[in-house]
Amino acid sequence: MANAPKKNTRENARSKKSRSTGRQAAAKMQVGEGGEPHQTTTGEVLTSNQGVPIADHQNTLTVGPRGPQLIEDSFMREKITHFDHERIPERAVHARGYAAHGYFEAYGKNAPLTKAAFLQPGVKTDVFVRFSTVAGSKGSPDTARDVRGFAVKFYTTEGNYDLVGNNIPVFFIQDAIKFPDLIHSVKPAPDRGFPQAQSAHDSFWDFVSLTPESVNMLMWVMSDRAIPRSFRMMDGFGVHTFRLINKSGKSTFVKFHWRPKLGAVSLIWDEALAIAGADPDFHRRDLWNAIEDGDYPEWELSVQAFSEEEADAFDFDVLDPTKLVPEELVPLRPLGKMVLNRNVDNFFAETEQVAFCPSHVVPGIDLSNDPLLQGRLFSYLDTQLSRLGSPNFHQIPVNKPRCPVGNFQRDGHMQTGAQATRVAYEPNSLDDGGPREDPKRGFQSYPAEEFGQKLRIRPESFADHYTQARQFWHSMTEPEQRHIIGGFSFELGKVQRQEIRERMVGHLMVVDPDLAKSVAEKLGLEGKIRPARPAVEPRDIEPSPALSQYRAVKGDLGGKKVGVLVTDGAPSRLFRALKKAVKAAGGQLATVAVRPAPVALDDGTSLEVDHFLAGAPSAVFDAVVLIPGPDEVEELLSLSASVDWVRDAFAHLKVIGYTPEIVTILERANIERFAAEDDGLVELSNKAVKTFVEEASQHRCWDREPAVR
Ligand code: HDD
Repeated sequence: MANAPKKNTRENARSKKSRSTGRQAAAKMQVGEGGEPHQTTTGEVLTSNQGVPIADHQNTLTVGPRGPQLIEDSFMREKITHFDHERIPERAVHARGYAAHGYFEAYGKNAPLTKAAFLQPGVKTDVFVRFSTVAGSKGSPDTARDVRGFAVKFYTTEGNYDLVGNNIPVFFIQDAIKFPDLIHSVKPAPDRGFPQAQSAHDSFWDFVSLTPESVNMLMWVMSDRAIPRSFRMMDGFGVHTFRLINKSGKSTFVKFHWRPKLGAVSLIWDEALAIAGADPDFHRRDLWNAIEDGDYPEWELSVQAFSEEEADAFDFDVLDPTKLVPEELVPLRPLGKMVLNRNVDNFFAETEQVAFCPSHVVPGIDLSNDPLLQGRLFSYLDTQLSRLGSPNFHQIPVNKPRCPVGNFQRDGHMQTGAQATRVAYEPNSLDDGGPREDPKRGFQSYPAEEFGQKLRIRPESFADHYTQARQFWHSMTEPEQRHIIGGFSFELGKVQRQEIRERMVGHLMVVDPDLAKSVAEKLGLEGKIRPARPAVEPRDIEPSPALSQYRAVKGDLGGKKVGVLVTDGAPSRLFRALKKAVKAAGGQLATVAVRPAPVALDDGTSLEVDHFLAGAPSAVFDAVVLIPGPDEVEELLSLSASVDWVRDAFAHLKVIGYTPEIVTILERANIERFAAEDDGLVELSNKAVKTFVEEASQHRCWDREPAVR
């Protein structure tokens, strides 16, 4: 919680740890070679950046006690100057992000597809992963409706490989030349400087409704995928078609997929909005806490692999980044697993300064002619130069390859390598120890045959913008379809220009008339919509069940958090039974009390609580339980926060466990009337704990939704 009291046990555990390492931890100011923390100061004396011991860190040098300050005070000037230059430009997109270290371990089963060293059997490679939102600035809330970045840096033995993907497998545009327009449309308007971190406004919908190639992506962005429950519960995709190259030089086209071990699940939109206020750091806190707890998040990396001939036979173009390859057409082939097991030591040094570039590929992996990818190959290197200020950004520890680097590039801003060679060119005969090219080990571009006229033209094979959008819609479960309708209605409802709303719903008419009708109804546009005129008439193709998040739910509480509202006199046996059952199902129990002070359970045990009620609305938990002591119900009833707690949990489709004593609170929240038929309202006894956990393991009570909205 933004305002969580000091009882947040995991964060306290971290601060205790820091305290126990005392000054050592305080002196941990930089990240050293290979990302390992090291200290810039070995002694205990406070020094200037030149290492000069400082005698007085509280007062500037003045003439007499009340006189003017002296420019001679180099300590003061050094400190203030450094402070003045602390900020670097935030990323033009994906400014808000959070990262962690870990490793990737290759299974090797599909290794024959590639000669990439890090994908050979059993090879373990360090990784650094940064998750992000796209539109918001650095300080924006984590739970905004947005695409999530999923960028992985593999520190392989043959150089760094960056897989710079998203949590959605398709993209808004087909050609990188449109990227600045797309981003300018979604970012705050240049005249007024808002809206921040959202797409629910005129300029975004103006642009995308005039850009039909965005329609497939819009279906994804209006779906639950754009409001993930956690970074740990989110898929990742390389989006473009890439190539794997094997030892004999054979190329196979691939699409990269990351699958989280915890399963991919999302928030409910109203809940995401509430969390944005209650805990804008919801996703980063979740990742950081999980890693601190040793509950390391894990993903499996797979590819869909297909030959160029197979690609030619698909009824879409694999070079078009607004299209995906359905898994029913090409199944996933696992390559290995990734585990994140270390939080950063310094957010700026690592998370801010990490520089990903899709052009960073290693032998065994190669690019395709996807025009969006081709443009990205230019953009990222360019942006790092302005963001990090130097062509030596690869020397920043988090960006530094963990294998030998040797070439004749020299100098530049912030050069840290003092290369002790006479020559900075090759061929040379003066310096026989210099690095030389190696045609065997070296990166070889796949010799694809290319020919044709120079043209500025979109391939005709990119022209069908609606078939896969329609397939996506028909592949969703009913709740997911409801959420997509809700997403479009909310966003377009915020658009002020009627013609933009109508134009957009016109595209939805082509995707699916029922979808368009439902959105039009919610916007009061019935009878006003003219369908868009597609360049290519969409086809009806088989749904792809694999596109649905909720067709198969994992069915446990892995990584989830159950909030328990307790007071003095709360039933101790029930509390312990709950704690045990939630833990056994992989979840975590967090206690909430009216005040941030211990409560006495009915057996006299004193229970430290994790949160206080006003600071921990039910939105931040996956399921909730109310087990107050019988004598405290009256007090709870008098607090709107406790009535809201249960009312919001119900509206956010959460499972609610309760003891019979609190029926009056359910009545006040106007939900008691649902108790008979709603499986997600579980009256608790020690026996019913199992039922509660089973229900909560389904993630949310979708059947309740029509009654709620
Ligand atoms: Fe991008 C950052 C993912 C298209 C230009 N992009 C950035 C990041 C991710 C992506 C995850 C954050 C990296 C980090 O954590 O530091 N971008 C994508 C995906 C795309 C995509 C999956 C389409 C498939 N991007 C794209 C295009 C362009 C850019 C077409 C420009 C032509 N992206 C950038 C950038 C950023 C960036 C401006 C901002 C900060 C950075 O690069 O390092 O260059």
